[in-house]
Amino acid sequence: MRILLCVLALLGTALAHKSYEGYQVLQTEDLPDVSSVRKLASLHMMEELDFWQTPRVGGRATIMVPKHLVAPVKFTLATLGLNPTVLIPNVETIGSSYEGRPMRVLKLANGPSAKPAIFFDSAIHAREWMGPPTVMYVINELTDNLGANQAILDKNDFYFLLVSNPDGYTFTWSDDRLWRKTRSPNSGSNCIGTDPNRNFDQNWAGGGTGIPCSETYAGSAPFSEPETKAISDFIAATPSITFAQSVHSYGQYLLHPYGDSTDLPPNVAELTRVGTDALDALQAVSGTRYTLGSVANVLYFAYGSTTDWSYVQQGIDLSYTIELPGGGSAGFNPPPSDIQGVVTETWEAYKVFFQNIPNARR
Ligand code: 0X9
Ligand code: ZN
Repeated sequence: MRILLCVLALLGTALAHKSYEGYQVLQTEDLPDVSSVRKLASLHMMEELDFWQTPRVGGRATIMVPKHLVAPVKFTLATLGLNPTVLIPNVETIGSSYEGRPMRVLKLANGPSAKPAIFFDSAIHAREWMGPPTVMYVINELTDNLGANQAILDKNDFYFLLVSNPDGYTFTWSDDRLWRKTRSPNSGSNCIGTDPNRNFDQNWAGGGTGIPCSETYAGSAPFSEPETKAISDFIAATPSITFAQSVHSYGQYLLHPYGDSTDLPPNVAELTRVGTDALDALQAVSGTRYTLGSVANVLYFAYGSTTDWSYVQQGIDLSYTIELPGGGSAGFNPPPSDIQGVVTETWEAYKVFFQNIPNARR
């Protein structure tokens, strides 16, 4: 009996995910001198505080604080004259995957009042590994390198969902490097998974659902997958999001709606102008060329995608899918030495996007 209880306890520990509900990440101003660094010493020694950036002269302290300590830590930092701001208002998640993994959106914002916001998602297709480092680089620029990018965060809020398909992504590490879909079972079939980028409720299954064994199976119903349901609920509940960037690989395409028709969207001139400016900045780094256009015109028909849903159903006029580099003999699995070049050139495109964020949805 005791052994059974131990096993159950261990299982419970393994299955339970730590909740970060109400946790905040606070950031000080640049610490001007040794005495301002010393002022933080007592906080630094508190076990419950997680210093993401260690205090040093000329740098900022970035501290993750559990809910019950947010008010006293803010008070202490203010009393010490270190002017804290809230970098991440709530560290917790937007939902769970089919297998119960948490889906965490990271919010970066300078101040509590909502500004026009940018939403990034990556790895909705599990094997497209270039996406998360590309988005992580943006996060890094807006946190560790905030000094150089303060104006961007002063103007806009940011939401990042790095791993949009956590079950599939985990499976690409453990079992099958080239897995694409979710990991939910399909009744009447031995084949697992739905293509989450065919599962959104915009002309869902417009070309037919496909068969469950297909890599582009649209699922049993719109938003049948908990992952797409969580993402769409989050975007719908966050009307400040006016720009959406869905990060995929590979192909070197910058794609805008529509995927379900060769008709062009009403603001195609704006989508083309902003996209062209962004790609010019990217190409200037080391000559990488992208093709810009609507999905159905430059690629193929794709029904029920994130980007079409954001554009049509949510009125997010600047909704793009980017297909990062890879390809050739590298396929979906370019060498790690390629990552730095891709993330830095893509950041140049993103800075252009950030200068063109709409104030409101359509
Ligand atoms: O087919 C897809 O889902 C995307 N290509 S991928 O090779 N990453 O699978 C392109 C989808 C683009 N669709 C829209 N942006 N509407
Ligand atoms: Zn993809």
